[in-house]
This record gives sequence, structure tokens and C-alpha cells, in this order.
Amino acid sequence: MADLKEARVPDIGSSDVPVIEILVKVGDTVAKDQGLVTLESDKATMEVPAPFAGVIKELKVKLGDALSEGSVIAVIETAGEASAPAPAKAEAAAEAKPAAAAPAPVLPVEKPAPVGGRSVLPGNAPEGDVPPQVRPPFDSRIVMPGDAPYASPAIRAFARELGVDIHQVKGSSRGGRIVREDVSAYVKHALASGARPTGAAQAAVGGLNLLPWPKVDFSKFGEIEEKPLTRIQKISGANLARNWAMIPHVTQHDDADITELEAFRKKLGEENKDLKITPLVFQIKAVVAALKKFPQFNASLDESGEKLTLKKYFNIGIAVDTPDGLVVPVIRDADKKGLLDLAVELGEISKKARDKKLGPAEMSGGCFSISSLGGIGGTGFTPIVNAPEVAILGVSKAQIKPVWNGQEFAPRLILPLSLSYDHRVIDGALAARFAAFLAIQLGDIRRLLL
Ligand code: CAO
Repeated sequence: MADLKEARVPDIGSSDVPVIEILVKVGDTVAKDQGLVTLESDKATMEVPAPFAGVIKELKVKLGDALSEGSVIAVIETAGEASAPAPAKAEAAAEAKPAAAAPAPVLPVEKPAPVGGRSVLPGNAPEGDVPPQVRPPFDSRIVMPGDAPYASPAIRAFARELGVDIHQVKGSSRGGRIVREDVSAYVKHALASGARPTGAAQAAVGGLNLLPWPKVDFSKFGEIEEKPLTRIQKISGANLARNWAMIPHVTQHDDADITELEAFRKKLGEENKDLKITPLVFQIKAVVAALKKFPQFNASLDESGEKLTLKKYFNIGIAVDTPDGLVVPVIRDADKKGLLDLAVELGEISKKARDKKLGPAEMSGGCFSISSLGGIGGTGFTPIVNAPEVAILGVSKAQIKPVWNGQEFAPRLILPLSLSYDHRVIDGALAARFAAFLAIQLGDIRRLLL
């Protein structure tokens, strides 16, 4: 039997956010997580996804409406598999008990500061104004080139789906905004002119002049199974690729002797049995101390690559591995929090991340990120800088190693540190000093009190 359900705005971190685009119409069949509307606040543009699959029966919003958490966007008829598009297995499971399903996170799209103090509203965007910039839910922000096209997240996704480089598309809507028809027209024209449609890899070809992505029919060689990337993987993948291609990365490796730290951590754990105190909280404190000593690391480079913004606050992003992919919630004001507070917060954000309950606000504002694989293993790796941050600390598994103390080899617990940095901002000597400083702080945590 048909079931009418209201699709509401989840926690978006701000209220009265205007609707700048309606992505569906009455009668449309939508899949779970498909964008319903795009909202645009002073700071960000975000797409609100459908919390469940079904057919749009009624639209409750119009362009320009100001929405807040709980505002009803549409009434969706969820008649099960009969009227909804065949959902993936996981979706089908989620549909079976919609009440328990967590709302999909809204996708924030970072918008640059208004140009010359003018607000850049959709449809009114003057030519030449900088368009919104895509940002994934974990705040790995994309810095688009200055000539980036003006298109909503839905249109960008549509273009990506068709393998179209959105930079090649001319917008026909007001202010040069690219709409769906422009993307379709571009594809038709490309096909008619005999040009091969560009694939995702070929989008990069234009910029980097790379070979096209190899096309292989793997089924010729054996049994295969195709599996689409998750929504988070797709978004984080695009960001990682951009960051890897645009930032000249260098990774500085160092070791910290955490033998004493570990003894103290164990003691602390025994005194606070209800709390999980991992080495990561000490690393957060050490990173804050290092950021204070080396402010160049607590900075962001602007799009032009000519201006550095130094931050006086200390918000640390923590890469969290979830079944759907990587997210980076941010611990705010880590300098003002003690080890136990940090342990509590780390537990909370890790759980929220894995339960898909992080909101955009909890994934924004980071200064520096830590990616800890220490609970898993490894001796070192090269983490990718989370732009527009300028450095990231990778942490691998601590192991007992023989260390020469001047008289003999003594067993010490050694923690491998891998500091990747943006070489445009930080030079090798500074990075070596930062990593050595971190190692010293972790080697003698009394220094964290200084
Ligand atoms: N060396 C040795 N042991 C370590 C360690 C290290 N560097 N770091 C953590 N451990 C131990 C912990 O103490 C814990 O052991 P106990 O249960 O005996 O205390 C165990 O490993 C598991 O820790 P954890 O991973 O659950 O907790 P954490 O605070 O270290 O990390 C979090 C939390 C959320 C960062 C982590 O769970 C995670 O998701 N890591 C993956 C991040 C990631 O994917 N990065 C890659 C990004 S690039 O693709």
C-alpha cells in the first residue's frame, strides 16, 4: 500500500537558508540520497538528499523559500519496490525500516566570499564572479581554479556521470549558470561533431595532458562483479585526486620514542576505565604544540597561490575510516581541551562518523589533519594533504625496537610519524623541524605542559 512520507531538512548547521534550486518535480521517481533541493547560505551551498526512495507527490517549497532543520521539502510516496526505482541491496534494507534509517548527510558545497562585498546569489551572479565550490561532507575543501564554472552540485554530478568536463560547458542561464540542458547540449554537440565524449579521466586530460584512462573488458579474463563507489567515496575521491594533482606533496618521516607516554597512557586508562584513551589524544596535543611553534603549518594558501592565511585557532581534523569511506570530523579548539576531554570527544565523533550522523558543521573549520592507522599497522605512509590545509600527519603502528642508549640496545616503543606537506608553503627544513619537534613532545609529554 502507498505510504506518504514527508522529506524534511536535516540538521544543516544554520537556519533560514534559501532554496536556490529545485532538483525534482512532482511525479519524479527519486532514489534514496538523490538531491531534492539546493540550499545556499552565506557560507556554503548544500544539496539536501531524499531520505527515502519513492515518487514525488507534492513539493512543499519554491525557489527563494528559507528552510531550517525540520522544514518539509516534499511529500514522497514510498510504495516499496513497485514505485521506487530498484534500489541497491543496502538501500532496500534501509527502506525496510525507514524509521531507523539515519538521514543522509547534506552535501555542503563551499562558496567563496562574495566578490567585492556583493552577495552572489544564484541567477544574479554577475559574470566573472567566482562560483560555488564543491566540498565533500568531511570538509576536504575543493579549491576550484578561478575560472571554475557556475553550476550546482546536481549539475556537476550530472556532468561527471556523462563524463563531461564541466569547464568546457557554456552556461545559458542567468549569470552564465550551467543548467542540465547545457550539459546535454554539450554532449550532443560532441557526438555530432564526431568527437569522443570525454570520460572522467579525460576530463583531466585537458588540464594535465595525460593519456586517457585504460578501458579494459575484464570479463574477457575471468569472472567479475561491478560495484559502484559509495557517495562518500565518490566525493572524497574527487577531492583526493584534486589535492594530489594540485599540491606538490613531500612526506617527511620521523620516529617518536613513546615508551614513557605509553606507560602514562596505560595508567590513565586504568584510572578511567570507562574511557578509551588511545595514543591519538596525545598526538593531538603534540600537534597543537607544534602548530603553535610553527604557525606556517596552521595556514591555508589562497587560490592564486600568493597569499597565506594564518589561523590563530587550533581545530584538528581526524580521518575516520567508516564502512562507506573516509570522513574527517573536526575537533575544535583542541588547544583548550585536556587529554580526557579529547578522549571523550574522539570517541563521540568516531561513533557519529560510523553511524553517518555527522553534520556539515562538525566537518568544517579544520586547520590540520591527523590520519592514524596506528590501530591497524604499517611502518609509514604518505597521507594526502586535506586542502586548503597545508599539512597532514600520518601515524603508523608503534612497535618495540632496539634503540642504542649509549651503552646498550634497549627495548623502546617507537611510533612512526609521516608528515605530508604542501611544498609551496613549507620547505623541507621546516618540515623536518616540525616532525622532530613532534617527536620530542611525544617522547617527553611533560613538554606539552610548557
Ligand atoms: N600504535 C599502536 N597502537 C595504536 C596506535 C599506534 N599508533 N594507535 C592506536 N593504537 C591502538 C589503540 O590504543 C587501540 O588499542 P586498545 O584497544 O588496546 O587500546 C587500538 O589500536 C585501536 O585504536 P582505534 O583505531 O580504535 O582508536 P584511535 O583513537 O587510535 O583511532 C580513529 C580512532 C577514528 C582515528 C580510527 O579508528 C580510524 O578510523 N583510523 C583510520 C583512519 C584512516 O583511515 N586513515 C587513512 C586516511 S587516508 O586513506
